[in-house]
Amino acid sequence: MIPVNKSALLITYPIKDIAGEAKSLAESAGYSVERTVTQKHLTRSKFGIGKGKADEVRELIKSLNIEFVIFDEILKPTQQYNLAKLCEADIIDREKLILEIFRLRSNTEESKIQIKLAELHYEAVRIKEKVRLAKRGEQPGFFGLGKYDADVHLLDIKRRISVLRKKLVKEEKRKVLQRTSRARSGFPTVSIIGYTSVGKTTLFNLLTGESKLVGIELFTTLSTSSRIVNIKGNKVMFSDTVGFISKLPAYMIDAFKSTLQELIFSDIILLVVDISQSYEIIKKQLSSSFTVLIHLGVSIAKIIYVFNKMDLVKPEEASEKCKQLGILNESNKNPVMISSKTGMNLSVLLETIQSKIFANMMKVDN
Ligand SMILES: Nc1nc2c(ncn2[C@@H]2O[C@H](COP(=O)(O)OP(=O)(O)O)[C@@H](O)[C@H]2O)c(=O)[nH]1
Ligand SMILES: [Mg+2]
Repeated sequence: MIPVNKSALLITYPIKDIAGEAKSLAESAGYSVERTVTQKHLTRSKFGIGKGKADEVRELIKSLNIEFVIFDEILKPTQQYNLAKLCEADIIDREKLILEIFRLRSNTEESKIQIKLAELHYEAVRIKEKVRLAKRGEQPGFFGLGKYDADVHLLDIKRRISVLRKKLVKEEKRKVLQRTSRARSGFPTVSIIGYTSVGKTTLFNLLTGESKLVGIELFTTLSTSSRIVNIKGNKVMFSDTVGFISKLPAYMIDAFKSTLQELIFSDIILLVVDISQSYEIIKKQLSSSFTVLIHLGVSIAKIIYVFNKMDLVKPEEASEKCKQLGILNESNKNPVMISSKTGMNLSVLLETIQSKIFANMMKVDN
C-alpha cells in the first residue's frame, strides 16, 4: 500500500519540466507536496542549497508543519546531515525517493531482491563517505558512528549483498520455469508506461472509473496500481507502472527493469507521451522507451502510442510534431491523441484498445 499524504516540501530546479517530474515522483512515493522551493544550484557544498535558502526552508517547514524535505538531487551524507539538522526534518534525496518508489511498486520476488540490492548500494556509499570524513578528522563520530562500527557495518552490507545475489540467481531460474509453463489465462491486461509526469496515473484513474464515464465501471481493485474494469461487458485489467525516470543512476537499472517485468505479460502497452513537451524531448523519450521495451522482450505489436495533454496544444502543433516524429507514416505506430484532464478522445483510445486486444487474440488462436 502506498501511504499517502506524508507532507513534504520539495526543493528542485526552477525549470518547469524538471519541477513537474520531481513533483510526480514525490507523489508516486506517497508524499503530498505542500510547497515547492526552487533554486538554480542544488549542489552547493554545505546544504546543497545556499545558507539563505536553507534558512527559508527551515522557516517554511516550521510554519507549515511539514515532516519531510524532498531534495531533487543526490546529496552527500554530510549535506543531508547538515540540512536535516538545520531544518529538523527528514531529508529524502532524489536517489532515496526513487528507491522508495521502486520498493512500493515491487511485486515480484525478483524485483524485491533487486531493490534491496540497490538500497544496500545506497547505504554502502554513504558509510564509505562517513569513514572517509572520519579519517580526515572532519567528522569525528559522525552520526555517532566510529570507524570500527562503520567497518563492521560495511562488512555486514557486503555479506547481505552476497546472500541476495545468490537468492537472485535461484529466483531467476525459478522464474524461467514458471514463465514457460504460464498459461494464457485471466483477463486481457493493459499496462500504462511512459516517462514521469506525462500523465500515466491521471489516465489510469480516468480509465479505471474515478471519473463517471459511460460504459466503464470499476470491477475490482487489485492494488494501488492495478484494477479490473468492465468495458461494455468485457473485463480488462489496467496497470499503472513505475514508468521511466530521467537521470536514473546506473546502479538502479536492474532494480528498475525488474519492476517492469509485468510488461512482458501485458496484452497491450499504452506508451504515453506528453505532447506539450518539445519535439526533441518527445523524440528522446520515445526512442529510449522503445529500447527498454525491446530489451525487456515486449513485442512491438502490443504498443499503442498515446499522446496526452492535447488540451495544452493546438491540433496543428500536435500533427506537426507527429509528422516530425515520422509516426503518422507508419500505420502500426498511429498515435491516439487524448487529454486525460478533459477526457478528450477517451472513447477513441478505448476502441483502439478493444480492437487491438481482439486482433491479438485472433493471432494467438490461429
Ligand atoms: N493539462 C493537462 N494536464 C495533465 C493531463 N494529464 C495529466 N496532467 C497533469 O500532469 C501532471 C502529472 O500527471 P501524473 O498522472 O501524475 O503523471 P505520471 O507521473 O505519468 O503518473 C499532473 O499535474 C496532472 O494533473 C492532461 O491531459 N492535460
Ligand atoms: Mg504516476
